[in-house]
This record gives sequence, structure tokens and C-alpha cells, in this order.
Amino acid sequence: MIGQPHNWAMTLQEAAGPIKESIHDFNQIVLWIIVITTIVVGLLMAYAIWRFRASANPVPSRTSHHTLLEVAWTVVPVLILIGIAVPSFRLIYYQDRARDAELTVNVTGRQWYWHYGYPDQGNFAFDSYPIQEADLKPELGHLRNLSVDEPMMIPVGKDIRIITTGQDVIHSFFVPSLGVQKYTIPGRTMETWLRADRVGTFYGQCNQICGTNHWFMPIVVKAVPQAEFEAWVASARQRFARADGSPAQVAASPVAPQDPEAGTQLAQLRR
Ligand SMILES: [Cu+2]
Repeated sequence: MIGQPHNWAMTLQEAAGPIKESIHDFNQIVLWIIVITTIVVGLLMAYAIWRFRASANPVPSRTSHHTLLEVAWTVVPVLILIGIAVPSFRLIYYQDRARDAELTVNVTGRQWYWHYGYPDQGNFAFDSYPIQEADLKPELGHLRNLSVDEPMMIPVGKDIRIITTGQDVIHSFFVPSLGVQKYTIPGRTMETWLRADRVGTFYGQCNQICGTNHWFMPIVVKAVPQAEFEAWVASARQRFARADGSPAQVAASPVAPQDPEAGTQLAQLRR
């Protein structure tokens, strides 16, 4: 299953989209550089240990400077680091923002759950709470410590702009299989993007220590076909309050909530 952790998994999670594929490629490049460097340094050390052992070399050299060697062991690592830096920066700028996003999702980290807003789909917003272990329903495919009541829904194959912010402390929006990781910082908005190239459910977690319940702040991104996404948007507009605090588009409530929190909570009560 792509999008979730496995027992005994050793490597990065499988890619569900283009950013994660680029991360895999970069990881591969760095891994080979590490392997080759380790082998070369290991062989040099083994040779030095053998060649200059006490029995074969009873009088040690007293050389303290060797210009060529010093230049070599400075320049070679610098070249290696430049070789790592170039693809690294390319990847950072690739992740930085979507050029032509089809959709924007506002992601807010809160102690201790996520809040998602869809400003260009009717401006509704909702909370996404973790499902407690006692309430898990295996028949619905719930995963321990990873499932939520309301996933973030996206259409498959579309570039999604993600705008993050925090409400209380710094959290981090992290979905490994989609290659997305962005801090959510109070008082700041930051941008990144993601795209799922396959239908599926992709799990993540807050990965910036944010307090007592940091361990239980799962993220679920569900990628569905466009028609299914549109149907969800239609129902979400009914169920969830608008991000500006006005009530959801259900029958007018007798008392309109005055603050955004009340609107969201009202929508939750109605569910
Ligand atoms: Cu956290």
C-alpha cells in the first residue's frame, strides 16, 4: 500500500507524486556519493594502516606539511559538496511553489489537530481530528494513530497549492509519500504544493514537536477522481461553515455565529 508506513520498512516511502519521485532521485544520488566516499576513505585508511605499521615502518615520518595533499583534501570535498548542492537546490526550488495550481488548500496546524480551508471552492473550512484507538473501525480501513475523521480531499493528478499557517505553536505538515513537508507557523503563511498521481489515501503526521499530543496529530490526504472531488465539495459546502465565520449553507441557523471558531463548531455539531 502506497501512502502509509509498513512494518520493517527500511527506505523512503514509495512515491505517489512527482515531488516524492524527485526526492527519491536526489536520495539515490546522495546515497551513491556516500557509498563511494566511504569506500575510498576506507581503502585509504586500510592502506595506511598496513603500509605504515610499526614492523614495516619503524621510524615514522616527521612531515608536517604537504601542499599538494592539503590542496587535494580541501578541493575534492568542496567539489563533492558542490555536486550535492546543485541537485539539492534544484529540488528545493521545485518544491517551493506550484507554477499553475488548480486548487488552493489552506492548512492550519493547531494543538492538536489540523484545520483545512478551501478558499476557491466556496471558502469552507473544517477540522480534521484524529480517531482515537477505541473508535477505530477496521472495516473502514482505519489505521491506528493515523486515521482522521475528515481527511483533506484533493482531485487526483492536479497541482494543489498548499498555504500553511499555525494558530498556536509551530507544527509541520508532513506527508511522506507526496513529498510534502512545510512548517505551519503562527503569524506567517508559507507556500508549497503537492500532486497525487494516483487515487489513494496518503498518511502523514505533524513532524515538528508541538506539545503533549504531538504524537497524535495525523494527516490524511485522500486523492479521488475529479467528479468525486466535486461531489465532495458540494457536500462539504453544506456541512462545513465558511472560513469567514458565516454558517454553512444549510437551513439558516437562528443565531449566526460571530466568530470563526463558533462557525466550525456549529458545523461539527450538525454532522
Ligand atoms: Cu506536532
